[in-house]
Amino acid sequence: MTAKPFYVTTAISYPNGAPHIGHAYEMIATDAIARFKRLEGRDVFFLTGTDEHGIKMVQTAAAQGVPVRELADRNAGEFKRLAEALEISNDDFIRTTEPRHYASSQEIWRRMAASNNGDIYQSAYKGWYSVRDEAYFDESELTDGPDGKKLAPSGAPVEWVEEPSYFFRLSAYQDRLLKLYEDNPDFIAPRERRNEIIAFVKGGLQDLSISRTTFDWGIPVPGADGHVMYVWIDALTNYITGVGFPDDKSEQFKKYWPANLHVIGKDIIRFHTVYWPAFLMSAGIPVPHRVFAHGFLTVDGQKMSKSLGNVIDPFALVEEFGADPVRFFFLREVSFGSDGDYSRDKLVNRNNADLANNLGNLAQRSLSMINKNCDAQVPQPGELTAADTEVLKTAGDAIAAAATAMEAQAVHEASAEIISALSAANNYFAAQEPWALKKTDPARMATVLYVTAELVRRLTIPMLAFTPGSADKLLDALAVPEDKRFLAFADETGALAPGTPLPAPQPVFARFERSEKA
Ligand code: ME8
Repeated sequence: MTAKPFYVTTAISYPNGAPHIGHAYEMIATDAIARFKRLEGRDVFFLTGTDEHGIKMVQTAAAQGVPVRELADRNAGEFKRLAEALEISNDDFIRTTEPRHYASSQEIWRRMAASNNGDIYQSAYKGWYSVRDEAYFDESELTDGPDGKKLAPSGAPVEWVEEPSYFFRLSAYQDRLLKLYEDNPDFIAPRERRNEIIAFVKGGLQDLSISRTTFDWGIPVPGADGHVMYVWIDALTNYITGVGFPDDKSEQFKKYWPANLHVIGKDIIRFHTVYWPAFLMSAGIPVPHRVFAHGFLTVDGQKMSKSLGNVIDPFALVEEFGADPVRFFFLREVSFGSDGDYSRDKLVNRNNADLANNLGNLAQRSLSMINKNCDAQVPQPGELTAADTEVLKTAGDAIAAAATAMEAQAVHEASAEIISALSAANNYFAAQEPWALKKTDPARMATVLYVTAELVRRLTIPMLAFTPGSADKLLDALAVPEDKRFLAFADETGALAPGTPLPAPQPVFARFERSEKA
């Protein structure tokens, strides 16, 4: 039987600066989703990348006095490096300046231009544009800034633009979009976001300016000298380029498109749930199954900003704590879909409580006892007591609940389920007192140690999605073969074969000190 495909993407980031923890967060959460699907045996394709065109890139490069391509190359390299540092399991990394993406964007443009007697027409744009958001705004959406200058809803300044432009007939898609949301209640998640978008589309849609003529850093519009595509046209198209478009007859495209899930931040939901499906419908390409918008991260309760000097460098975090504690903090601490806050102390607390004390201690204590008292082999269990079967059932139930939570991208709930089962496992270990049984009832000690090793094995398998490097080390310590590191084997009785030699256990999770209070 061939595994069912699962195609998942992150947004592609603007490489106008180095990555920050918001970017890291999106990669980590999407990676946990991708890895969990692989643990379920799905054939996963996971795409991330960089969005390199647009006026923001041009202006940043000019301000730094470097060619824009150099800025793009430098920072795209940083985003790739971040994916590696965080142990992100992406199958490809797309840069929108690659030739494959030019071909793809020009082909979707041609198809949109050819559909419905022309969804693309030439006119002139006159209106407001926010470079920071790379978005057009209607006068009615703007507010007045302190200096009388107009501001976009994000707080970014806007500028007045007048230029010849091609337009996309978005206004013609209102009914089709509303039908899409109606027929596919899971298309937009979380629910509140869906309601916002439905209200927005019901309010009426204006045609969208989709080419620019005042700069040339973009993909040329086919057959229209002097026009480059509006950056969001080419940005969204990355999702189909990544699986082989324009070759839509290719095995890769047929297998993975439409995408199962686009993971994005809440600020760009309109682009993904209104523009993107409309472009695809116009080009006659199926629309993705689901768009999930996560929240925004703040630092110590404050918005991250260069002027506040509280921008957290994700590389520095990985350097100090390692990839897994950083990953785990975000996955467990932030309710996926809501805003979240980073603080060093919260990260340290999470790491110490859940990874070092809960999982780490249980593994280290039980494996050390096995090493010393059971000839460094998986012990031979006797008959299981009610306490043994109950705690094993708790672990099985937690894994099932985690899988259900992951289905809805409730990553924080899934990780919490596993940690709570690990607490139950720790309570079991403490209550059974295998160290006392050593003298009084060694056979029972062997059973308790076997059950505990089983609990560590079972609960570490789902942890492969959250803390992959450490979970692999724990499974190595239990001599679990690579091809048995899937959820299907988590509940299998007898997966740990008594008599299997085990290596001397090494602690996998470190404890960290909280910062000094002033
Ligand atoms: O929006 N917390 O790129 P980008 C959480 N190129 N997530 C955050 C965040 C924060 N503080 N700041 C940004 C773009 N993000 C476009 C996307 S997709 C076809 C094109 C998220 O570099 C943001 O919501 O500004 C987005 O999902 C991603 O990081 C890239 O943001």
